[in-house]
Amino acid sequence: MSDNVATPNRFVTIQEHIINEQRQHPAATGGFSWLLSGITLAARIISANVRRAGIIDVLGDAGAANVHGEQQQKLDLLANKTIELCLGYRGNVAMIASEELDEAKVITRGETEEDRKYIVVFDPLDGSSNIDVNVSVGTIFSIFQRDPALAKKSDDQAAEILQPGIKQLAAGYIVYGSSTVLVYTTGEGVHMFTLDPSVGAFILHSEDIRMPEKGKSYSVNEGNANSFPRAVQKFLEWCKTEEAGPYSARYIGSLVADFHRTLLKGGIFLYPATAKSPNGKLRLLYEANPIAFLAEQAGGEATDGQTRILEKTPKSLHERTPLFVGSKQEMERLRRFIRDEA
Ligand code: AHM
Ligand code: MG
Repeated sequence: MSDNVATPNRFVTIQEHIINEQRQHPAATGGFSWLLSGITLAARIISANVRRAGIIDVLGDAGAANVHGEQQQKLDLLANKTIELCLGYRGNVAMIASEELDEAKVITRGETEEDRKYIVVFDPLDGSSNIDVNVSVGTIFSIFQRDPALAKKSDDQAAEILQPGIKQLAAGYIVYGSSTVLVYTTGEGVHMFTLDPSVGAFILHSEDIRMPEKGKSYSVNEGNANSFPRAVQKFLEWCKTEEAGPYSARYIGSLVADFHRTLLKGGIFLYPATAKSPNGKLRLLYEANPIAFLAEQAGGEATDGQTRILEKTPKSLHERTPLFVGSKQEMERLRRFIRDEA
C-alpha cells in the first residue's frame, strides 16, 4: 500500500491536513483554515440529511423556482441554508453567492472590515434533480479573497465576486455517493478524503491526485447531440471508432459525480452549447471554475472550447459557460477537431 493512503497506522483528518498546509505559509493567520473547516462542517450536515432522505421530509419540490427558473428541491434549500449558517458565523467571510440565491449576500458579522476578507461561492446541491432517484449529488465550492479595487469601480459590492477563476484561493467538492468524499485544492495539489460517518471525520484517502493522461470514457448528455457544435459532434463520432478504442459512454447527470470519475479514471466530460442552452448550461463561478481549478491541479485541462476556463472574467454572478474538462490527450484531440472546424 502506498504511503499516501490512510492505513490503520495513519489516520489523517481533513483538519490536520489543512493545518499542515497552512504551516507551509508562515504568514498565514489560520483564518483560511477556519473557513475551510466551516465548509467541512456543512458537508457533514448535508451528508447526514442526504443519507436520511426518504426518512425525514427532505425530498421533493420546495414549491419555488430559483433565479434560473429551475424548480428548487427541499434539499437544495436545506443545503444552501446549512452552508450559509456554517460560514456566516466564521467572522472572516465577507460575501457568499450561490446557485440558489438570486443575489450575493453580504455578511456583516465579521469583527472588523479587515477580518472579512473572503468570498465563498457555491452550488449547495449540484445534480439535485437526481436526488429523488437515489443518484449521487454533490456540493461545489470556490473561495476568493476580496478585491476592493473591483468594488471601487462599481456601486455594487457584489462586483468583487466577478474575478477570473485563476484568482481562486481554494476550491473543492463533496460527492454524496456510495460514500461521502471531499476533494479540495488550495493550489498545491488535489487531495481526497472519505467521511467516516461513525466518527464524523473526513479521513485522508489520497494526496496529490493525478488525473490519468488518457482515459477510456467520455461523458456527455448525448440526447442533445443534434444541436452540439459540429466540432463536438465530430469528436464524439471519433470516440466511437475502432481507432479511438472505442471509448465507453458514462453519464450520470450530476457534474460532481461525472467529474469525480473523470478525475480518478481520466477521459473527458463535455457540456457544450446546445439549442436549449446556447451559452452552455453550467455556471462559470460555482460549477466550471472550481472544477477547472481541480482539473488543472491534477494535470488535466478545462476550456469552454476556445478559452481556458480559469481565464474567463465573469460579467455576472450566474453566467453560464460551455465546459470541456478532462485528460490531456482527450482535450488535445478535441482541440484538433475544434481547430479543423474553425
Ligand atoms: P443543477 O446545478 O441545477 O443541479 O444543474 C447542473 C447539473 C449538473 O450537475 C449536470 O452536469 C447537468 O446539470 C446535467 O444536465 P442535463 O440534465 O442537461 O444533462
Ligand atoms: Mg449545479
